[in-house]
Amino acid sequence: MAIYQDIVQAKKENKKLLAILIDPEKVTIKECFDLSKKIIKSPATHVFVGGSTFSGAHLDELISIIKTTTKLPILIFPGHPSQISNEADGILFLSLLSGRNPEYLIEHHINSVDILAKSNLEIIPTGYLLIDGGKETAVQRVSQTLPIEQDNVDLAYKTAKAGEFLGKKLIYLEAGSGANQHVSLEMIRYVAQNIKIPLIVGGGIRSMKTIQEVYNAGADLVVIGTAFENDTNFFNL
Ligand code: 1GP
Repeated sequence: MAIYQDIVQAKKENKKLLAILIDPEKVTIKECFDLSKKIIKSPATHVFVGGSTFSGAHLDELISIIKTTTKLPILIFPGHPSQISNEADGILFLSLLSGRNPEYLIEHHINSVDILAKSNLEIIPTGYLLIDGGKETAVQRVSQTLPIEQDNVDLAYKTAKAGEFLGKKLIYLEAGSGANQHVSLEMIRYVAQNIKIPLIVGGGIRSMKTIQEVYNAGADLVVIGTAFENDTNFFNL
């Protein structure tokens, strides 16, 4: 459990982590090479690869390009077994705890077993909570589930805590890629204060100032996708 242990250790030392998300659906192989070169110049500590709707066709190739360019741990977070790649270092094995769709709570997981049992991927059980980001996101559309309302802090907390009690190793508060509104600082603060496992926050975070606010509220790892896609100098500003 090297990747997970490092995340836990960073939390203990209050070292904040940053993942850059690459969505295989939006990035060609050629673009991926250029993007990887930019990632090594950024403060990223992890690379996440995932998207809600892609078919997984060029995923292995894309990840091997990232691997040749950067030494950062590469984690996939697939929404479907076809989006698993053995080229990655680990997998956030997500249960969409905010939703009530059995496919995303257990069925895709069962269908992933044959692939995962033969792989060397570090499997990190992760409770995934979709929070209302102000517009319908791909996760919502694909999973056919409703997000938790931003003002329902208590439900987000209880869902995250239930995930912890179920043995999840991480909690991921997700407003959805390109969200109008990131997860509220109040919700991050309340969830972070009341769980013991590391907290990931992503979706709609578009400035260095917001990253800092999200860290200050208690996130251990922040995920940045769209902002870096749109401007690879984002972290140099
Ligand atoms: C998606 O949280 C990530 O899982 C990234 O979202 O593209 O809005 O940064 P953005």
